[in-house]
Amino acid sequence: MFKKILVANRGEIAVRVIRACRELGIPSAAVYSDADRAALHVLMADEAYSVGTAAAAESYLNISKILEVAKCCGADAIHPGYGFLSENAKFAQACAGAGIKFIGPSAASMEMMGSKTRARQEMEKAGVPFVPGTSRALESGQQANEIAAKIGYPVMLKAAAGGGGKGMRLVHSAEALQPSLETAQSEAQRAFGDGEVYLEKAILNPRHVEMQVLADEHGNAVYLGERECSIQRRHQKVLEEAPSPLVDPEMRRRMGEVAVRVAKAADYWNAGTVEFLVDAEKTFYFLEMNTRLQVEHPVTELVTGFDLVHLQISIAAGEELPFRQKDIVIRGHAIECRIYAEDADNNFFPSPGKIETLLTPAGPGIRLDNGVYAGWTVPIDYDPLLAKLIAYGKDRQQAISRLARALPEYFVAGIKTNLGLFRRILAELFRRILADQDFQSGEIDTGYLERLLKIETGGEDRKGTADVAAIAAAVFTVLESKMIASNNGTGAAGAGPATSSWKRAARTEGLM
Ligand code: MV4
Repeated sequence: MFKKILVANRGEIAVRVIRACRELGIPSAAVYSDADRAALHVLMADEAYSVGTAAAAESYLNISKILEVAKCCGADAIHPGYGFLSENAKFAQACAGAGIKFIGPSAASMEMMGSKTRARQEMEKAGVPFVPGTSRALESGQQANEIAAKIGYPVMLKAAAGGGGKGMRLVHSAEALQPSLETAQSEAQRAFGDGEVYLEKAILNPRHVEMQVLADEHGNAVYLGERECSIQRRHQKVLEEAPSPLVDPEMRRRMGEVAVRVAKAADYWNAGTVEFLVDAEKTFYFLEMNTRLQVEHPVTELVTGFDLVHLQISIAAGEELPFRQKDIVIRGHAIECRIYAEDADNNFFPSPGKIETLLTPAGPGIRLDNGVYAGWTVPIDYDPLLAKLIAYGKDRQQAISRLARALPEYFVAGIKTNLGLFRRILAELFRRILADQDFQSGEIDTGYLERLLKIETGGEDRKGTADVAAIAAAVFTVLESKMIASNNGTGAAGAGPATSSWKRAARTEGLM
């Protein structure tokens, strides 16, 4: 096992990794920027080292400085967390060169998945279903025209170096293709230093479902079930859950087997996430693979009982996976809320500043992955994620009840957070469940929130109340489909007189 692990990150994820090190009896070393001298991860680690100024490029992204600290303090492994250097193949390579184990996949796997066109080529070879389109750089407007005509509009222009929604452009017609292509190419060049752009058929209002995989360095790979991540805003996830209420065991098995095939095709090891787009017919398509531990990993931990960070560390230490696919059972339900320091009344701008008071929720089924404390000043320089509140229950209803119970226990003063938004969502959700004549049938998908925001605010995406209604409606719609499912055959589940119209609606929407 490792002698010491350097945690090359900050905030709640650094705290999460430090906790795992402590549980495993491995000393941990933190790094910090000038803005983070007094940060929680610095207080919690066994040792902490300054790596530069507040600007991430000078500190948390400073490869040579971080490696120098690792060597000086005697760390033989580095956990990169998420963001920062976590998906940087050059960093993984530099770690290997310095004789320090990178806790993650190989640089080669990261490189393969870093280029979306390269990943599509490899997945095509491996027989993985992916969104129809090209797997090579578009060379001319003429060529783009021919391909788009063949796959049919609307199409999506994507940057090969993009991902997570960056450098994406929806094109509805042949007339719009030429100008969009030019903009997309120059935007990609500016944002990623790589102007390569390719085409995909646009899946309208897709769901975003991702599959957790784990693989060891001896060729064993398993899937740990999916996470539903459709509740998001401007490509920022707001709420995630496991399992997805829309994935049944058979679909989970098929999706999981595809995810394992993706991992094997990439010669992948350690923890990874295979992202899928799911269309209205529940057909799923490979989208991209995230070669890191994800923000939302706790919901998978809660429903599988596995500690993903422990497993990452033991895999990196060369151990074999301690279980097989048949040993993995999904039990219960978990929902995560991301708590951001942001101002809902001011276009969701980050709201840094001093935390004057912090009261945090606890109690049955509540997990809080927190990265801050009262008296500390949240810096402006980084992602404003403060903490993740995760509720677990025997089923989705219990998880929601616990979340609704825990949210009012949470109190943060001094800075603005999105807690009020979550509280109002849950209140609205319960109001709707109790007054079921208000129920509207429909489906959640990744466009749901934006559409509702537009309707309810007349295009003005500003009022917090619209977000509340929209997210509540989206969460509720999934719950509703669950009720239909549990009603099927039993005739119970307290769905009341509206049941038959739900069933009708669900059938027309292809849910049943
Ligand atoms: C798409 C798509 C529709 N068709 N690709 C956005 C995040 C990035 N990972 C991929 N994304 C999308 N790719 C095709 N061919 C719609 C989205 C998309 C989306 C996907 C997942 C979660 C939220 C989303 C919100 C808007 C668009």
